[in-house]
Amino acid sequence: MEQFKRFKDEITRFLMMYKFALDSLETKIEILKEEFNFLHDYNPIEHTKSRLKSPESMLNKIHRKRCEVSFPSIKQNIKDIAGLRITCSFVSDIYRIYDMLLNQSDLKIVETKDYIKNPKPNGYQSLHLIVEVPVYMSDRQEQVYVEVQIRTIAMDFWASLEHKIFYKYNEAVPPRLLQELKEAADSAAALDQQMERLHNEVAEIKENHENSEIAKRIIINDKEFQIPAALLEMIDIGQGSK
Ligand code: 0O2
Repeated sequence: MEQFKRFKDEITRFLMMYKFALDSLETKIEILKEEFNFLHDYNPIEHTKSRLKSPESMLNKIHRKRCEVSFPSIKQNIKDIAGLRITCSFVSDIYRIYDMLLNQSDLKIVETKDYIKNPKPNGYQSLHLIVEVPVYMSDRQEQVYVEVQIRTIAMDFWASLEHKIFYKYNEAVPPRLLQELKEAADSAAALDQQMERLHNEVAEIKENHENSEIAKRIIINDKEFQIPAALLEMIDIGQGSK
């Protein structure tokens, strides 16, 4: 009984380490999101979702990979025990988040799989990273792997439904259905492109408007003055720049 309790504690501590890694990464993402929001005036992240792999599915994977069944071996060989999915608004936001993560000096990106530039044959798209996160505990520091999947809402929509339709479907999928699935992924990608283009066009219009508003202000002696509309109308700016 004592031995079982010790083992249970060990599994719990092992999984807690991954929970702390996720907590720390989620806090980082939250800070980056707020800063981005402040600088660019919109939120690039729709939502984040984290999950811990169950001990059972960890064990299945370690058997599948024919690795030794021990905590150090599981830690070294299974890099998706902790998973964080970040759903972004636009494709360009995915790479912005990626760059922000690259710039964090305490994080190390040890693996990158770009299924956006190189989609899977079924059409699956996402940016996958394996990130090494430092976790500080009372008696030690550990480097812990977290799998980060970054995708748009459209990519997430497709992947969630594809997972629902084909999860545990062990038969060969008929080619006609594979073709339809790929077409659905292409439609999702086209939607992403269209929304990104709209977003860029509106951002440009907004910027021009803001610039023209700023142009109507002058700063003298650290004091800001709005140029009266009546004066602007005299030189035809008031109407023309609206
Ligand atoms: P879950 O429940 O989401 O965790 P590896 O992880 O190294 O054994 P692989 O294939 O090299 O396997 O990893 P990869 O390509 O980085 O993909 C792993 C995860 O990406 C999967 O986790 C899925 O979450 C997601 N994924 C990859 N391909 C597809 C796909 O075709 N459709 C969908 N819906 N999701 C996909 P798990 O462990 O399979 O499941």
